[in-house]
Amino acid sequence: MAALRALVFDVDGTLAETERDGHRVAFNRAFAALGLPWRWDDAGYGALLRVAGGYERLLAFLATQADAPADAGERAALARVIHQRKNAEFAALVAQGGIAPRPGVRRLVDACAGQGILLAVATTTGRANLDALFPHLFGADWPQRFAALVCAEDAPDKKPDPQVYAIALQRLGIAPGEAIAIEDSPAGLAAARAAGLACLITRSVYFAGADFSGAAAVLDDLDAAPVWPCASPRVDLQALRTLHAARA
Ligand code: XBP
Ligand code: MG
Repeated sequence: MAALRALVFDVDGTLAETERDGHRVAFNRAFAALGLPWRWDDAGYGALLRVAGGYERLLAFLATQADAPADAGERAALARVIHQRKNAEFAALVAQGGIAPRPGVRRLVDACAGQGILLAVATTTGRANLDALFPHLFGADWPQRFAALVCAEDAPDKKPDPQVYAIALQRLGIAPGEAIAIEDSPAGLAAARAAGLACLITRSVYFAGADFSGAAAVLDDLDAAPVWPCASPRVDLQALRTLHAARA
């Protein structure tokens, strides 16, 4: 039986509520700064999240708007401008302290240090957003903590496509059965499963009621009591090793 060698984390919704408190707010600030009429409210953004990738989400949205350019090329150019501005607004929000890690995230990442468990990221978001967010979540030494970072630039085929997970495994030099993915969305779960990883779901606000069939376990967050038999009161390495062994 393969031992657990790595945890592969999704970012948005999993490490922090970046969608509700970060990207959505940043999209609205970008619309306003660029003099554009659209605003994405809290509830409506949940439906927009069915499209993975902020740029792709914008494109899909603009195609439904009567007051957006009729020409597809013009819409794509506009989406690029909005998306770039959104990422700058996201970085500003993070710098203002607007995004906190979800419960248990920092604890689990800290616990992996020196335990022989590799940490990786498999995300649909761009690298610039990681560079903005991770120092706030994990401190200035965060690049030393992660053995592989796979972002939108590396994996253009976005979740639910398994590409981002396949690349993460390749960079870690491990087999799918040696890792657990930690995700918050149905698309993330599908991507991880299609790449052959067991997947633990921590529910985020926008996917609280989603169907997570196929997940190894579904919890509210990493500080919640595991639902699989183990002695740990929360998701720690011992609990994850037990979950992993039960899946193997
Ligand atoms: C995250 C996304 C991203 C973010 C915004 O999905 O879909 O698009 O919403 O980031 P996941 P960008 O958590 O499944 O990886 O604007 O950089 O795309
Ligand atoms: Mg996510």
